[in-house]
Amino acid sequence: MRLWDLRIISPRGGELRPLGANPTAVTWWAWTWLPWDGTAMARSGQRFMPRAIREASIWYGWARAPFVASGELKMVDYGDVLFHPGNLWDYLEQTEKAVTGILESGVSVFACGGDRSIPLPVVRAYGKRLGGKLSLIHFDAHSDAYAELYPYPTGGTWVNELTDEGWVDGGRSVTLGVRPTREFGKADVFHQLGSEMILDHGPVWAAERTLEIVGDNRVYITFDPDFLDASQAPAVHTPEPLGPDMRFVIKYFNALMARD
Ligand SMILES: [Mn+2]
Repeated sequence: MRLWDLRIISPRGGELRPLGANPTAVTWWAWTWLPWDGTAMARSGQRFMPRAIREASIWYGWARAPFVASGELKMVDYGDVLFHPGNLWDYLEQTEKAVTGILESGVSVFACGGDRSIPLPVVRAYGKRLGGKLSLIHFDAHSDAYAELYPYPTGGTWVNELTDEGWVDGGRSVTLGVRPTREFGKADVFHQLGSEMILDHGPVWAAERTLEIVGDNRVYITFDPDFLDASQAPAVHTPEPLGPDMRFVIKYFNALMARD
């Protein structure tokens, strides 16, 4: 497949910008950016994350580190999704529409926020496209199932909305990294592998437990950087102590990928 056969049109009408491609990779990925921070309650600024990640990635590309995504995947930079700044409903609608268009092209979506609400429109599009329930692997210091706290969807409620709407199989989904002393709100919807538990048992154990929980379901992975210890990710909306580090994350994914 050639890049220009994908028929992806940027919402801004621009050209596809290839990030890079590994010829042995099977699936094309669209790196899709969501500059949205309208549901951040305390610290905003997540709308600037897309440009910050692009800038930071220059160093990894230059250094040829083993974490260069475009060296492992067939990818294009799809650009930022365009929506009305500050309009929650337009952001949800335009994002779902953009992701639906990408999926119809046979391309997978790698979505970067943005505040913690971003799984809501993205997984809605995936769920409708696949016509069934997805398992989620959810990295987070929080359950994001605090539906009773807000009268509208936020970064603290999306787990409930996706489950209630039927796009996610909560019984076969997992949240990793919750710090139990800070949890409150209604009962968790997903299986919980809390921070202390996974630190005690290690990343390989956590990966094996994850695979048992999700079974043969299709999986969507979502990563809140506050999963990481506050010393490693201090600039997130809600920094939390007593979390895992990046070494844990890498070892977890190596263990996960070692199993088909
Ligand atoms: Mn969180």
